[in-house]
Amino acid sequence: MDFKAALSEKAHLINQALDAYLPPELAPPVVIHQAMRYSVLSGGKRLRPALVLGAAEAVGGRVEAVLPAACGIELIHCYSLVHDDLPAMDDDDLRRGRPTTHKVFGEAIAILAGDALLTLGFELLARAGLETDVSPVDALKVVREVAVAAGTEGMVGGQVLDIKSPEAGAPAELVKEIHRRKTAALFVASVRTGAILARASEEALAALTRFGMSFGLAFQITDDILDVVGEEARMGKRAGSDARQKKLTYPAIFGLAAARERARAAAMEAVAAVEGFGSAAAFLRGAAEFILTRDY
Ligand code: GRG
Repeated sequence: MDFKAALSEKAHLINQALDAYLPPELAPPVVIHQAMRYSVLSGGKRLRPALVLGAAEAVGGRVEAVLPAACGIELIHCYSLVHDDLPAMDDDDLRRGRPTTHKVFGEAIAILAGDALLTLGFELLARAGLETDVSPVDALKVVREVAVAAGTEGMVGGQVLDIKSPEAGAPAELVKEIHRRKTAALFVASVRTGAILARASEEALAALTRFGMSFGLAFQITDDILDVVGEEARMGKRAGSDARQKKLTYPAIFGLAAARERARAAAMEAVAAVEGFGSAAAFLRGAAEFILTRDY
């Protein structure tokens, strides 16, 4: 399968739905709605919602039934990016090639825009059980799973561990735990959301959970590798190795070659996890293989 073309087709569908679900730009108070739309409709690969759709397809579900929930998860992801970029966190000026939300709208509005995206995300997950043919009980299960993945067990907890861990001398297990919570938890929740809403069997759900975890770990390791390689390309080898030393990542702890090997192994574990679904899981398999050639 041409994964990039398939992802771009899914992203197109997701972008149209996000545009419709986000409050109109001119609805008062205008500034918060502008900031929310700026933060979401700004590019982005849309990997998490695409995996929601891909997991539903893998178990024979309909894309339309899971689209609101897929958009809800993307909004929660966008909230985490807006808050992660704030001066109190990573203090980043650029995101998706454009000035970060707080650079354009100021810190107070960026915090509120993140809060509003998080709450709208959960509203969409709830709507999945009210406005589509998915069972309200399944929608409730998904709301709970995504809440756990976004909270202290998942993203928020991972971010805290990341901020509070020593920069040097951290054990490899801690790095894996941070990746598991900060990044993999939302990928696991994404595939489980698609599958639960499409009434997957317990066996299918277990396989997709393994896929999400391995995919998430491979994705984060690759993201850290791209950071180091990008830094080296911009500033030279020395800067790359400085950047590597400052972060609690696989390349920092094991070096680039071992990190690449670990990413490859995790991506292959993801591919193996969905082998039993055959051609229905072509998109998920393509996503895992894409990580290994990813350059953005
Ligand atoms: C709760 C504030 C808060 C943070 C939680 C998720 C997170 C921790 C911070 C976001 C920044 C970050 C480095 C996350 C790790 C996962 C990751 C690599 C996110 C970027 O995801 P992509 O590449 O982004 O899918 P696009 O722009 O394509 O959506």
